[in-house]
Amino acid sequence: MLVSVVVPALNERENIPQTIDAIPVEKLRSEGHDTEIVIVDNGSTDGTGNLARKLGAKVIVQPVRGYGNAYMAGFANCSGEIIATGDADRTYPFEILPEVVSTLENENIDFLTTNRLAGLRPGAMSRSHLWGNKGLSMVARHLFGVPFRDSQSGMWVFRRKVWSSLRLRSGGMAFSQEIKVEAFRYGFNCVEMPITYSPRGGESKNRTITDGLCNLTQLLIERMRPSVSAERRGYADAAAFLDTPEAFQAADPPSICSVCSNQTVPGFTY
Ligand SMILES: Nc1nc2c(ncn2[C@@H]2O[C@H](COP(=O)(O)OP(=O)(O)OP(=O)(O)O)[C@@H](O)[C@H]2O)c(=O)[nH]1
Ligand SMILES: [Mg+2]
Repeated sequence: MLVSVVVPALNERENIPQTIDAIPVEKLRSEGHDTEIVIVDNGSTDGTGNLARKLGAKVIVQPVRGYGNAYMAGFANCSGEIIATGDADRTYPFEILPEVVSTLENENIDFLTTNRLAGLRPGAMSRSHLWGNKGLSMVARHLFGVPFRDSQSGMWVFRRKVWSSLRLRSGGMAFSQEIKVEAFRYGFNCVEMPITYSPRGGESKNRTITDGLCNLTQLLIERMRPSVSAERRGYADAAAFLDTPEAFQAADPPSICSVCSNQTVPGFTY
């Protein structure tokens, strides 16, 4: 089975070599999986994309900034039946992928997310970030009944049908909680597993207060509207939905977050 490892990157030149190196391509191959490494260059100005290409990755350029925009472009342009994610900043333990992929396959899991709070290494997360994460995770649990302790974790491993069935709208950091909540609301078999989380290399792009407010707003708005993803459940063509760049363009108009002004866009170029 082909595993696509999709990694969003905004000015991560100094981290890209180690990020690509950490993806256990050989181990996955020995377990019968081919790996496609997809770096989504999100308008970097430091040559991140070119360096990733030189190092053998497939590079998708998403010129419109935003974590969610980067992922949407990456997912629409990757081919794996299984999709794995993580940041380009050396924080996530990509070495666990072979084990996680077999757990997904053997236990019939559709969407596996990870809990960093269970394995924080010293200095990996500031106090404000930690409490922000805990607070947002608690709100998500209360509003949607999701079982996740870490709604902001950026490492997920899931079957392609999860992505192609959901209708996700967040162009910014809220994409992380939205994909988890919508996968759960859709009825996919979701689990969370503990991981270690290490201090980031290079500069953080995160704006704790703006992103925190933006995420809270997104949760409240999402709660007020019926799950578009869940409504789609049962449609015969759901599996094909949004799975191609063309389908993206034909989809609903983009939404603009009133807090961070991040737009949800179909954008992707190679
Ligand atoms: N914040 C942010 N990150 C982006 C964007 N586009 C791509 N990214 C990448 O998305 C990943 C997550 O961003 P980070 O800055 O690491 O955010 P974080 O993980 O919440 O915060 P840290 O704990 O500081 O790592 C990184 O690999 C970024 O390079 C963007 O527009 N904003
Ligand atoms: Mg990070």
